[in-house]
Amino acid sequence: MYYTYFIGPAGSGKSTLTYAIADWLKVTSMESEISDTVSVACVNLDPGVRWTPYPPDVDVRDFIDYNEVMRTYQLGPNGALVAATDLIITYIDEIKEEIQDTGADYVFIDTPGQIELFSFRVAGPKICKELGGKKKVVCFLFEPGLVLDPSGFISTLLLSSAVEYRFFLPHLNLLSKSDILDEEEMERIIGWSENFSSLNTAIDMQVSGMEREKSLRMSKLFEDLGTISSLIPVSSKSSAGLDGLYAELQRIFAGGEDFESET
Ligand SMILES: Nc1nc2c(ncn2[C@@H]2O[C@H](COP(=O)(O)OP(=O)(O)OP(=O)(O)O)[C@@H](O)[C@H]2O)c(=O)[nH]1
Ligand SMILES: [Mg+2]
Repeated sequence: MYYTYFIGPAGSGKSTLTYAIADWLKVTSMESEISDTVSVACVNLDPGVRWTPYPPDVDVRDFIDYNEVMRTYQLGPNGALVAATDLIITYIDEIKEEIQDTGADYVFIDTPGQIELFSFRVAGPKICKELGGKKKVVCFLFEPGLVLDPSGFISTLLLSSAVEYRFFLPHLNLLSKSDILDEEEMERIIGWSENFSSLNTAIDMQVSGMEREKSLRMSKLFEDLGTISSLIPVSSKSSAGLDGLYAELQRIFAGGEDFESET
């Protein structure tokens, strides 16, 4: 079983992409005459979500009732979300069993809206480790509205690098909702992700003073770390780029490095 985790800022398109890639893969594999039909499963790990665009094959809400958590521990909405996400670990064996019972080849995992709940508390990496999976990938979503200017791009890259550092798994950076960008904007953002000198040129042109100095230093830091990789544009709305995303997943699952042991 190959596990793909979708992680990103609130509203960046995680849930919609979970549905879109699962549906695309189902349809593509059915239409393809050369490959065997692959089976897919969608997992919802967001205890606070009211509605998901996909029918979850495994749903954390079957184990954790967010409103009940709020009442029992007398918490506000945010505190209850923190507690509810931390509680996932209590049910990890049951959730893992349900995932394994699906027998799916590809498991797409939708994570909680607030990125810090899953990525920066103890629970997220622990959940990810305990759920196992033959191979795993983290897909980090860059929201177009946040990365149109160099400083927004660098801040999102910092967030993505922090997530990569937390999970230490193969990591893909996606440019979500690519349908809302025009061609020039898309080329510009992807250009920054592919070539630091174009990012530095944009910093030089658009930023001044201390902000410019810091931005250039951060850009150099990413270059030294080698963390940046070309952004993969995807649209859940038009399905553009889903084939490219699948190709990258396959590269990692079928041919890439074996980062995790079989579970
Ligand atoms: N135009 C466009 N809109 C999108 C796309 N993907 C998602 N959206 C919209 O973006 C909004 C947020 O999408 P979600 O999939 O709920 O995002 P999320 O990251 O799961 O959100 P939270 O779980 O609340 O953090 C919704 O209104 C979606 O319809 C896309 O590819 N194109
Ligand atoms: Mg969501």
